[in-house]
Amino acid sequence: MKTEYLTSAAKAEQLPKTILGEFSFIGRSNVGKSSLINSILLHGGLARTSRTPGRTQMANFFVVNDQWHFVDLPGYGFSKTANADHRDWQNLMNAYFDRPQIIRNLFLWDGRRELEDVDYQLLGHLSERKPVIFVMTKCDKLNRSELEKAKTFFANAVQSKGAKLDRIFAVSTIKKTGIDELRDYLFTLSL
Ligand SMILES: Nc1nc2c(ncn2[C@@H]2O[C@H](COP(=O)(O)OP(=O)(O)OP(=O)(O)O)[C@@H](O)[C@H]2O)c(=O)[nH]1
Ligand SMILES: [Mg+2]
Repeated sequence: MKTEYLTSAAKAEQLPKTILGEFSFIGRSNVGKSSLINSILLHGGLARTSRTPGRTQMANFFVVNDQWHFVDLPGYGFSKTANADHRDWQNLMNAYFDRPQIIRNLFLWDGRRELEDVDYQLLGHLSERKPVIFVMTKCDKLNRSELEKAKTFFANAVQSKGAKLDRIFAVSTIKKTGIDELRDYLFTLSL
């Protein structure tokens, strides 16, 4: 797989004027967005990961096989983030989600956590556009019955928001669960 870093955008005006089809990775700080990108792309250090929430503060663009962009979006819900920062985040997200080249947005969610208002808002917003791929992360932290319960809970929550659910995947970047399946699915999609 050929992968390279393209650019980063902190503001709407900095989003690259490109035409390749895009997959974006969105979710709370620390949910595992950067780790998932690295696992899918079989590249340990492409997207920077960290134990400290809020590591990724810009939209980072990577080119995959000269064919797609993977976009590591900045996380949200990090308590130390001030309101002004949240507004910047909102502006960047609004501009990003309007991009016509988006193939799918991937909404990542930690199966151990409840969904909060900010998650529901984002879900509603995302669903006005393309169908969404939902990815439950860190599934190594759940046993089989917890995993099933979390999936059902989430599917119901998504439906209650009228979100356009494409597929649900459960992944672990530590155990490599669900990664090949997700990659195979993404690479069948195009604009
Ligand atoms: N147990 C477990 N931990 C994981 C998994 N994936 C990522 N992590 C850990 O979760 C932490 C955050 O991972 P990141 O990939 O940096 O998360 P992020 O969503 O990019 O975070 P921000 O950039 O801050 O928004 C790191 O300590 C990872 O090692 C997983 O599948 N299982
Ligand atoms: Mg990150």
